[in-house]
Amino acid sequence: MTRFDSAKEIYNSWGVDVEAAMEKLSGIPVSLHCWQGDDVIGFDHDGPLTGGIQTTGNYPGKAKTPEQLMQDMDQALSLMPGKKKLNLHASYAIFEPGEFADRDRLEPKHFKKWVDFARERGMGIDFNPTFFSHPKMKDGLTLSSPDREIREFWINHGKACIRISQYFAEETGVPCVMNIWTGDGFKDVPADRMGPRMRYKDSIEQILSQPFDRSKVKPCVESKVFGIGVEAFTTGSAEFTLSFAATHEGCLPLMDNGHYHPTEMVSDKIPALLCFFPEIALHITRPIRWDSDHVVLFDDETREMAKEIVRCDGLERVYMALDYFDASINRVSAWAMGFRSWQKALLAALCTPGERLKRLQDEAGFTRLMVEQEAVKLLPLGDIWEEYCKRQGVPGDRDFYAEVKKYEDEVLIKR
Ligand code: RNT
Ligand code: ZN
Repeated sequence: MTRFDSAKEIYNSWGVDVEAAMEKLSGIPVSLHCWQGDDVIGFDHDGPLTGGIQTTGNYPGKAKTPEQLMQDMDQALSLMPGKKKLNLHASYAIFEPGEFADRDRLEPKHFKKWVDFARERGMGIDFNPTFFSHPKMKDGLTLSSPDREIREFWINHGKACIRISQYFAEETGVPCVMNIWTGDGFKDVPADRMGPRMRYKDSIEQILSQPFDRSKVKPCVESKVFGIGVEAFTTGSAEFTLSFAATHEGCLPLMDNGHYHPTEMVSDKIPALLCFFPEIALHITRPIRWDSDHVVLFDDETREMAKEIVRCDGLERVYMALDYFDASINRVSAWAMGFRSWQKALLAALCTPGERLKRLQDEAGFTRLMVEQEAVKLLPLGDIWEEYCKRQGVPGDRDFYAEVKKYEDEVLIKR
């Protein structure tokens, strides 16, 4: 008997069908962020990363051209089991030599190469207008700026991105989740908190007035608690974005699990929002002490978020996207490790005897619930995971590093 067969039997005795779990997992798309490959820089500017976010580290081999980024992404994809979707930022527009279009003038053609890339790999595309790393961020503000011209520029950017999102959906046949996040805020105690928020509300409403097909484009608003250099006030706070999504038909709330106070848990917020919203979106990251965007690992909160999505029967209602950026280690490894960790968390959730545990809770069998929840933690998930990787044609955990190292020696180090 193989380890997998034995593990399958053990799960079976708990009422868990691991074959069904692997089958289900292999069809659920998870969005892979292009920005782990080049430290959130993109191809439309030479300046630094701004907007209250930061990458740290200077590991060699960073992708500097679209070709390199795509090559690295391909390498990362070859190390990930499961179904992938591509997550792009507007700053990753690809221009012909000598061509340039500012963010308010972006067109579908500037993303044609990405569409070809995604289609060849059977991936849908998600999209993000880029409201940072640009000279038109005035005094740290974009959509909530008091300067009408500045707001207009960014509103036009948002509208252009809706048109591009619809193009992605039409070209790939997969709906495009378009996420609006700005780093707008103030470093120190503001004199007016509502003014910027009213302007932000109006700006997003204007962006969403661009006609689009609701079944193809899924606009979201992402909240945040603070950013670097904008510690005192964030225009798009949790209450602001959640209320916006709740009151604007077709707009989804997006929760990034790095964007809350450290003792607030997004795992607990997922079922709360699913009581009200038909669909929600997530940015999955790993915050250490702050919104540090470390590589996602198979840790407790990551597992708990996956569990909530699965036990709320939310796999088709929750758009899942990775969002982290570590420049201190091999970026291809970072990309693939984060994706694999989220796959592991989903697999663990799908291999949890959820109904049985729910029943214990409803019957107030809390002693037994504690005992069984602890027992489930040590079921032989590793053997199921290795089998899943094998069936998906990607390396298992023991062979993963050798692949990373080979690509580093042969390609990355030589850049
Ligand atoms: C920043 C937000 C945002 C970005 C990406 C690059 O704190 O999480 O989602 O990480 O848009
Ligand atoms: Zn995010």
